[in-house]
Amino acid sequence: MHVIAVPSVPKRTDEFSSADEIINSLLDLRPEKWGLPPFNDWIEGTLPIDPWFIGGPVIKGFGRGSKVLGIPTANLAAENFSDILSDHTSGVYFGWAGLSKRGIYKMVMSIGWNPYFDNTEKTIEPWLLHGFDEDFYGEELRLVIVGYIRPEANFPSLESLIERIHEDGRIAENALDLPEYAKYKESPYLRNPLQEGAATGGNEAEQEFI
Ligand code: ADP
Ligand code: RBF
Ligand code: MG
Repeated sequence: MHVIAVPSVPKRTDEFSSADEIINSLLDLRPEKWGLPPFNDWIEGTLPIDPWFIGGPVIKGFGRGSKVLGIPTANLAAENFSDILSDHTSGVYFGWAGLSKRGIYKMVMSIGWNPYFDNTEKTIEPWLLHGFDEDFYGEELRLVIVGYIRPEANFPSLESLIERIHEDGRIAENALDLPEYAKYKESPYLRNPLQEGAATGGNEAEQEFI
């Protein structure tokens, strides 16, 4: 028998050293690694998920995305979504992003503790796959998250982290053209800002769309 551990507390993997493999969540289980038939729901490097809806004003992060990585991320306030986030594992996800004054864009994001930087707080870091001429701090950003790519990871160098994030971007860019993901671009939630500063998320928007 092989043992795969899924620790429920982050950053405590050292307590599971006798397992054959430690994974972050069941999303990362790969039966084929253990001589079993693979799951067949992955498409083009992505796993479709029940979509979730979060939004709010773009806040200031650590100022690191653009400066250190050359990859700006329009952060949302994680504390506003603690319920939603506790239902979803940290990792790299993708979907559609609506900016009330600008439009709807493809988006890839990380949620978690950014192991390379060893953050103590969980952050939501959406990278919009579009070139903007200016910042949009404070603007209402709406996200529909439709698929999963991989767990957050540590990297031996900044270059390898940057290269991996660009690959995530390419995977999201291509996957979002598949009908299964493309249909969510029409979600009213992306176009329908509530009053300023209101944190939103979850079921109402979902029902509105489905
Ligand atoms: P911070 O740490 O404050 O989030 P970043 O270096 O990550 O700073 O830059 C993020 C800001 O850059 C966003 O809040 C947004 O205003 C702006 N921005 C410009 N282009 C993009 C983009 N393509 N995706 C996300 N944010 C962008
Ligand atoms: N940080 C990590 O430490 N590990 C990761 O695996 C990781 N993956 C990311 C994937 C995407 C698509 C994006 C946009 C960011 C990712 N980052 C990751 C987060 C990055 O560290 C973060 O955006 C910067 O620290 C900015 O605060
Ligand atoms: Mg950022």
